[in-house]
Amino acid sequence: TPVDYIIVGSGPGGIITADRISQAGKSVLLLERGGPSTGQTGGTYQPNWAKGTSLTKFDIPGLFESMFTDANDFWWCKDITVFAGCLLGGGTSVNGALYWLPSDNDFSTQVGWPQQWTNHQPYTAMLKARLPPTDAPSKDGKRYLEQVSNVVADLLIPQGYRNVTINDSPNAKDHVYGYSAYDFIGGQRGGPVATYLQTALARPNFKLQLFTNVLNVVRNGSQITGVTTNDTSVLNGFYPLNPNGRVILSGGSYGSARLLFRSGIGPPDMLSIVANDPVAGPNLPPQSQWINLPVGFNVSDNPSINLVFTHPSVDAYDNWADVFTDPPAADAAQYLANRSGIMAQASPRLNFWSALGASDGVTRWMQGTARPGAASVTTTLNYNASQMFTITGYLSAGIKSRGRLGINAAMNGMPLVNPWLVDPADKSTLIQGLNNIISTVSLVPGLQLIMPDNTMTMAQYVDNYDPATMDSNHWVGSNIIGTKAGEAVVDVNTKVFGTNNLFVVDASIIPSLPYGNPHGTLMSVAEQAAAKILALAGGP
Ligand code: 6FA
Ligand code: ABL
Repeated sequence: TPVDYIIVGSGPGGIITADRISQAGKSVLLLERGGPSTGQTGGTYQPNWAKGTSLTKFDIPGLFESMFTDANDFWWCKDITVFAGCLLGGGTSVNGALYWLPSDNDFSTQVGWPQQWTNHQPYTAMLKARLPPTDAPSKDGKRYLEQVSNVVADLLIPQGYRNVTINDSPNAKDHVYGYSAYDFIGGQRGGPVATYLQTALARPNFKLQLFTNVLNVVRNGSQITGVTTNDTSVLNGFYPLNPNGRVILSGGSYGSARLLFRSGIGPPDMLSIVANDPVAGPNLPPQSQWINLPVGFNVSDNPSINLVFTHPSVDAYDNWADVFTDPPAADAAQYLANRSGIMAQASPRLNFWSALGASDGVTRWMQGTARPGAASVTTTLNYNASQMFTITGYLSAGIKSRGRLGINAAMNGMPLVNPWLVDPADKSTLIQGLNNIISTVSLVPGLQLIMPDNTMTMAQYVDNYDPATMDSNHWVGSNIIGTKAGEAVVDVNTKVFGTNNLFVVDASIIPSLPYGNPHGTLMSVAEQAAAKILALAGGP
């Protein structure tokens, strides 16, 4: 049966939009290519130590680092060459869940938002009311494995940093540090799946359908009539819209770009790849109806560099190696008993920001995330692995570098031009920021920097850094919002230029990286986008 709105993809963008639009009484079909995630949604992938409960890997925050080390990693999209979650909740079911309320600057015209978007506060307030952040996720209110917080605070205080509750003052992003904040709820993964999705599911006019991969939108010129899916139980896999209905793409920065290509929207080189594909080609509209928009350009992601240290006070928690298979028995028991302890939090323990002057006169910001353990260590120094911890330095707001994403001949999503440190002032500023971080190591007794080791300068370390590990998984900009068709992909109402009824609401429309890990900003974007779409005339 036809619906008012088809929303493609159940990441944070799709879920929040679906909830708000169904709340307004419209019929909404949310299509997700992947399967369930948390126990509440019917997920069943759980560690043996949680057998007999409904807790899955996706519920238990302390299992976060095991997302990257599990041989059975079915949650990653296998047709995208960078990390992307292909399951209910998208990235928010597998990510570190660091959650920052956006600052005013994150929505300023200076960073590329149209004037109509700068008043984000009402939407951010709606988000905060539905999904409040917490920097004490353990249900007993205590903090665990906090040695890293203390050591890194000792490192930063001599540099003039002050301690704040980060989400109490989102605009303060210079020389501040605070406890890591999350969208965990009651010691479990919360996010949009546990909140917005649940209110949507309670409405008769909302339907969620899993394991349904949308291949393309079906359009006649500028009018979209529905979507083609892999669902063989309906004719041609076709899901129709009501006469004034709308499609909203929320497939993520790679997923939505590919959907546009497969629908005849994007640069000609990408559309030619689709045209040559034996399966996707025949679904393309005729070339006379192709819409040339800069889909995949203007992409950015934070370049991130790991610094690894040791300190005698630090417990590296066995580098999280056995949390899924065989965690410390007392920690598992504590978590199962009352959702408390080390298992109630993902790996980060402290976050910090500072503003950095740059050679081109444009300020950039640096974010740091500190956690016990390390993803990898290369060093000539002897070190005690049970005492190691990582500070990841991310170049954040103010980045000038841009790259491009697209598809290859197999139609896998991938970066075509890497977005990291293309701009020379981005690079020199990042190096400066990293050097600042380590400038006070000698003031903290027992603290040792083991990577980079003493055989190289920070500049050499950054120069030789493997670009694949500079990826922060914070892709934005591939369907950039703006006021002009040639320069942007979606207009101020998030409607794809050249179409009557096709929209994009996900990380891809964000013009520039926010100060922090982006999903908090994105969820405010989704609140605002849903309001603008509902207010736009001509809809169902
Ligand atoms: N962001 C934060 O703010 N804090 C973090 O700690 C954080 N950590 C990570 C992280 O550890 C990893 C490994 C990754 C990959 C990302 C992290 N991020 C973090 C970034 C954050 O998760 C993303 O910015 C955010 O999830 C983006 O939300 P979107 O709504 O834009 O897109 P998603 O990729 O989340 O969801 C897209 C959904 O659409 C998926 O469920 C996918 O299966 C579905 N989909 C895609 N194409 C489809 C199609 N053709 N048909 C049907 N469904 C489709
Ligand atoms: C994020 O926002 C990043 O996207 C993730 O990369 C990051 O997690 C989380 N937040 C938490 O800070 C890191 C893990 O801690 C590493 O162990 C892992 O190697 C890396 O992601 C992979 O990108």
